[in-house]
Amino acid sequence: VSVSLFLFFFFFKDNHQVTLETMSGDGTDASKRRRPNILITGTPGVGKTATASLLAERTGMKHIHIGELIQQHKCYEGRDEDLDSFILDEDKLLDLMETMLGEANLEDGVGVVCDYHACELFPERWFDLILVLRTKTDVLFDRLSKRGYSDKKRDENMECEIMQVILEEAREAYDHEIVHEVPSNTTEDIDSNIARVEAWTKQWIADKGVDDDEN
Ligand code: DAT
Repeated sequence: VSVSLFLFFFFFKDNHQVTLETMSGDGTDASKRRRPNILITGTPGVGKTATASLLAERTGMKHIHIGELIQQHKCYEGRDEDLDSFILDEDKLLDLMETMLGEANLEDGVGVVCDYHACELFPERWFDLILVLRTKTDVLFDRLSKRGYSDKKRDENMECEIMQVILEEAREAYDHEIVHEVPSNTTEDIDSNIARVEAWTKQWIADKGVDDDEN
């Protein structure tokens, strides 16, 4: 691994480091959830938003597109020109999300599906399943080119996908049992990933012994 790649990793990961205090009695207490929360993560372009929005449409889960939430609420502290991306205000984002998750889980009785290109910044207790989408290099190249990314940004993201940075991040941050790596190359993959999540959700509800009437 070249030095420049190492530096890229370091920056990428360091950018998302956060120390979280353990909060108790809040609306994100996992034992109080009657429906599971899911995080869909992966490199930009792998299909997180496409999958999460369809999953929400089919199941009635609440979808939080975290990238949009960051823009809407200005959860950033400036811009990193080198990386061509915003510097995240993690505290502001996490506070906001905690309120939204609490409301969805406890007041509306629904599970939440979040999508974001990083995962280690979120408290473990928020999510019951982490879905890491994976896309083949040539397919991702086309998607990122279509998105109008600069060559540099596209290549960095491709490298990130090839080196499975987000998958490793997920495995480090969460219990291995809840981290699932799934392909996202075709629309059939999206359908089968959603079917898999639906089956998993049914099992989660059955295991928890909470009633199944609402979903
Ligand atoms: P992400 O949210 O991971 O950045 P996206 O959901 O915005 O990605 O998808 C990027 C583009 O690729 C979008 O035009 C939809 C398409 N796409 C994503 N996943 C796909 C898949 N599994 N099959 C076909 N097209 C897909």
